[in-house]
Amino acid sequence: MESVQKPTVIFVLGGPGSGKGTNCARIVEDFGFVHLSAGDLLREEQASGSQHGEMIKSMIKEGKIVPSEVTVTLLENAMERSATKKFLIDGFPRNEENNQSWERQVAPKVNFEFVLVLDCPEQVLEERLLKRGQDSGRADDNLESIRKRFRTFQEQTQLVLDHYGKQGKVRTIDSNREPAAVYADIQQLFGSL
Ligand code: UP5
Ligand code: MG
Repeated sequence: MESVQKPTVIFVLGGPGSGKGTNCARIVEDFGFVHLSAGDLLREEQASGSQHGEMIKSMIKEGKIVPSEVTVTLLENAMERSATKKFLIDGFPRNEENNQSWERQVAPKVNFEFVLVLDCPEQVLEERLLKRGQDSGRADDNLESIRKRFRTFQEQTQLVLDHYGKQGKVRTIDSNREPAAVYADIQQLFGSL
């Protein structure tokens, strides 16, 4: 019987504005991964006039986490549609509920490598996001939403990082540096995959 390779998955996590999207774009170019940003998928779903649109819109503005039944479905559909089966999953899983759904529904079908964590102090993140907010058009790039996003990260996402940390599956990179220095470390990490 022909053996079929399971898709490869790497999670990319870190506080709001830590550089997940920026670095994923470069990993795509250099290492042939497909970038799936859960936040981008949710924003597209909201913009498409979906039945969940209003809920997604308010959760994003409030920095809250959309229920996994919506997010996991979007991720699974995107994974199925993709011809390339090496995925960077950016910004997910963000809480234990997300992670439990993932572990139940998707994890058995994939080959999970590790969680890339981009680590950066909140004060630096706040400056980056306020700057980006001048022209990003993102409804959550304002001080009030940014602070709510920080809080959700500390209270919920950190637990997911602890969970994977205990399994020796976290690779942390200091992202409070010049973009080139941050990416050089990431390149080294992916080069040894
Ligand atoms: N920048 C990047 N790297 C830099 C560096 N080294 N030095 C200086 N500047 C740097 O970068 C942010 C900004 O910083 C950019 O201007 C960049 O040029 C600069 P970016 O790469 O965009 O960072 P990223 O970590 O991707 O920031 P993002 O704002 O996208 O992170 P969030 O985690 O807040 O946003 P996301 O889109 O993942 O989620 C948004 C919301 O969607 C969540 O708050 C939540 O409400 C919802 N959501 C869910 O509910 N469930 C999910 O599974 C996912 C999202
Ligand atoms: Mg992003």
